[in-house]
Amino acid sequence: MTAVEQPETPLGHGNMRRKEDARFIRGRGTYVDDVTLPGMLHGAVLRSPYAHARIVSIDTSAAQAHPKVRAVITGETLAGLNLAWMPTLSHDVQAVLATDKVRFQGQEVAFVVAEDRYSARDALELIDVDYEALPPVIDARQALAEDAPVIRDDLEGRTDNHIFDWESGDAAATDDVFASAEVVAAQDMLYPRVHPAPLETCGAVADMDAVTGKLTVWTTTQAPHAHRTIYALVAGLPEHKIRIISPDIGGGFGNKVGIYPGYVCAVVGSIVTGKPVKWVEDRSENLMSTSFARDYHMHGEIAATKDGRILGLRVNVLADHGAFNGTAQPTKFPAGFFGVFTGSYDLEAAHCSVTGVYTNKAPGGVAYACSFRITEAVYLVERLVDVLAFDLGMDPAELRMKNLLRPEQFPYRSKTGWEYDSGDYPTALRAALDLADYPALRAEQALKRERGEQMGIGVAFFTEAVGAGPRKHMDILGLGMADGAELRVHPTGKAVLRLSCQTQGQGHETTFAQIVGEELGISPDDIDVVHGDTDQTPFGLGTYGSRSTPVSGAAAAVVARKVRERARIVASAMLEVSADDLEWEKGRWFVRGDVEAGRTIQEIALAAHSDLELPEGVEGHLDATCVYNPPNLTYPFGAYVCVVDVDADTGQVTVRRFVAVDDCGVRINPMIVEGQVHGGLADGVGMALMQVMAFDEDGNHLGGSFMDYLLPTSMECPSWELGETVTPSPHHPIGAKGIGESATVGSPAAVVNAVVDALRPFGVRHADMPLTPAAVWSAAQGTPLRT
Ligand code: MCN
Ligand code: CUM
Repeated sequence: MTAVEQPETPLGHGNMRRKEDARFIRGRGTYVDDVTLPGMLHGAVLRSPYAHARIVSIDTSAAQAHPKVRAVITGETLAGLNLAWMPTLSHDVQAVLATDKVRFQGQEVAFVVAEDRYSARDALELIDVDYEALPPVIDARQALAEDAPVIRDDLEGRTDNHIFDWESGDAAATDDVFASAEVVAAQDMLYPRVHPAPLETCGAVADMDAVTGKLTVWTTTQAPHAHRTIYALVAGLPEHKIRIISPDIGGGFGNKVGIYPGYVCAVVGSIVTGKPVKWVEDRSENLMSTSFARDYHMHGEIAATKDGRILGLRVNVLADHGAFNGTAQPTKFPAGFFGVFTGSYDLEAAHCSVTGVYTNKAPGGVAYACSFRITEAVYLVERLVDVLAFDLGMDPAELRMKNLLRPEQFPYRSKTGWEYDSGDYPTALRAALDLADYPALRAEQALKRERGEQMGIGVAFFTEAVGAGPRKHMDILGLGMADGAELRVHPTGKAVLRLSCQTQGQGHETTFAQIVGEELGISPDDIDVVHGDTDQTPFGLGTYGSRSTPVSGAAAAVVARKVRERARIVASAMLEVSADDLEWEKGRWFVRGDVEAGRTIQEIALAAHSDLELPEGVEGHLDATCVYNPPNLTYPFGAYVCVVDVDADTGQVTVRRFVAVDDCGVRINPMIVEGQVHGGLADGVGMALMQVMAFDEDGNHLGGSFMDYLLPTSMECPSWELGETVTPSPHHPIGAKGIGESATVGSPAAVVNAVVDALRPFGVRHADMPLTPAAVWSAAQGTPLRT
C-alpha cells in the first residue's frame, strides 16, 4: 500500500497506480525524438503548396550543393528503387514522394537528408519545383460530378473519383417498413473532418546496418508487427532483418496506425547515406498530412409509430477519403464498422449504403478513437432519435428507454448481422438519468426558458463493437487479427509478459501485469510487461479499435492459465499427489481437503527450474505462449447526459455538467478506465464544439496549427460525473470489454443533442458540428451554417 489508498477489488490491486508513470512524471520517458544514434543525420520533407497540380520538373541542384546536405531524394529516386508508391491499409496505393502529380496540400514531394535538422529544413527552400496547377476537388458532393477532375489518373482506367459502394442490411424490408410507417423523420448531417492531434507528432529513426543487412526503425506506431510485415513486403527483406521499435508514444488516438511517407523516406535516407536518419514532423505537418478522421456526409431516416416505437433506419453516406484510400480498417469493411448504425435499439429493419470518394485532401479516414467508424454511426443514430423526439414532441430519454434492447434479448443479433455479446441497457440509462437527476434538470430548464435563458439537456446511448477480430472475418492487408502472448516465470517467481500490442498512454504496462497477477497470484509489481519491439515480442496486430483488452488482454489471461496448469503438474510432483487432487486458490495449488498441504507459485517456479523429477513428457521451467483468436467482438455500451448553457446572443456554449455511465464489462483497473473515459469525453466536447479541418475552395488547409485547430482544455470541460454498470462479456476469459474509445464515440451526440435542445425555443431541430459560437448564433437566427 502506498500513501494513496489502493483498495483490494475482485481483480487484485484494482486501482493500482500506473507503473509507467514513474518515468513519465519524471520526464524520463523515451520517445522517438529522444533516440540519438552516433553519426545520425536528419531528414525533412518538402510538401506541396497546391491541392492539385502536375509536377513539371524538380530541380534539386541547389539543395544538393548545400554544404550540410547529404542526400536529396525525390519521387524519381524512389521510382528507381520501385518505392515511389506504397500500399495503403485499404488496398490502394499512396505516393511516398510524388512523381506525376500532387493530390493534396501538404503532400510529400522531396526528402532532404542533412547533418542537422535546421540545415535539412533550410535546404528544402533550395529545391525548385515547377508545378502546373490543376482544378482541385474539395467538396465530396462535387467529387462525382460529370465534369469533376479525375484525381487518381495514376490508377489504370480511372475516369472518375469513385472509390467504393458498400451496403449493409435489408433494403427491401427497410423500404417496406418505411412505406407503412406512421412517422418518418429525416435529417442530413455532417460528421466533419477532424484530426486526432496527438501531442507527440509522428516520426522515425531508421538505421540500416550495411554489414548485417538489418534495418532497425524506432517509430511512432500503434502496430509494430503489422508495420514490420508491410516493410518486409515493400522492401523485399525477410522480417527477421527488420526490427520495429515503438518506444514511449505521446498519444496515438489512431493517428499512428498507418505508415507515412516520412517513415519510408527515413529508411531510404539511411540506405542511401549509410547513416541513421531521424525524421520527426512538426505540428503543421502532422495536422495537414497525417491520418484525419470522419468526413462523413450522412442522410438518415428513422421510421416509427406515432407513440414512438422505432421501426426502421435508412441511411445514405458519402464518405470523403481524401486523395488516397488510406483508411486503417479490416479489409472486408470499407466503411469500417459503420454497420452497427442500428445502435442500441430494437427495430424491424435497417439499411445503409456508403459511397467512398476521392478528394484533394489528405488521406486517412479512420482515426481519432473511432472504433472503426462507430463514432459516425452512433452520432447518426443518436441525432436521429433526438430528431424523432423533436417531431413527436416526446422526451428524448423516454423515447430511448422505450426502444432500448432489453436484457433478455442478449446475445442479440442486429438487423445488420452483428452479434452483441451482452448488455443491460435500461439499467445503464436509468443510472445516468438518476445520477443527473433528470427530472430536476427538466424542471430547471422550464423555469429558465420562462426567463428567456437557454439551457439544454442532451441524452445519448451507444453500443460499440470492439476487439477486432475473429480472424476469419477480420484482417488487415491479409494479416488475421489474432494476438500472441508469451509469459515466462523466472525461478524466483517474478515474471515477464511479452505482448504484441503497443501502449500509447493507455497504461498497458500496468493493466496487463494486473491480468497476469490476478491469474497467478503474483504481485503486478513483479510482472514486467514487454511490448513495442518486434525482436522481443510475439506477432500480433497492435493497438487500435480498443482491441488490446479484448484480444491481447484475453491472450494474457489465457497464457497465464496455461502457466497455472503447468504449475499444477510441478506442484503435483512436489507434493507427490495426483494433479487431479490439487485445487487452486489465488497464488497456490493445495491438496484437496488439506489446505495446509500446498505450494505457492513462487515455490513452484523455483522447483520447475530445479532437479525435481517431472512426469514423463513434461518439460521443466514455467513458460507458455498462446495466440488468441477472439470468437466475437466485445460490445461495451453507455448512457450519457450532457447539460449546457447557451448564450443565444453570442452563440457561446458552456458545458456545465456531463454524466457518463459506461459499461465495459469487468474493469481491470477502474482508475485507468476512468482516465480513458475522461479523455474521450474531452474529445467529444472538442469535436462537438470546436474542431474541424476546414479547406478553402482552392484546397488550402485552414487548420494547420493549434491556433486554428482547437483542442479542448480543462477550461472547456466540466468536472466529469462518472457512473458504471458491469455486464461481463460472456466470451472473454475475464469478462472485460474495451473502453479506450467509448467516450469519444458516445459523447459528441450528447453534447450536440444538448445544444440543439437549448435552441429549441428557436425552432432548431438540428445543427452540424462543430457548434462554434458562429454556428450556434446562426442556428438561433434560423440560418444554420454549412461546413
Ligand atoms: N481497461 C481496463 N478494463 C477494461 C477495459 C480496459 O482496465 N474492462 C484498461 C486496459 O487494460 C488499458 C486501457 O483500459 O490499459 C484501454 O484499454 P482498451 O479499451 O483495450 O483500449 P486499447 O488499450 O486497445 O487502446 C486503444 C484505444 C484507442 S483505439 C484509441 S484511438 C485511444 C484510446 O485507446 N488512444 C489513446 N485511449 C488512449 N489513451 C491515451 N492515453 N492515449 C491514446 O493515444
Ligand atoms: Cu480509430 S482510432 Mo484507435 O482505433 O487507434
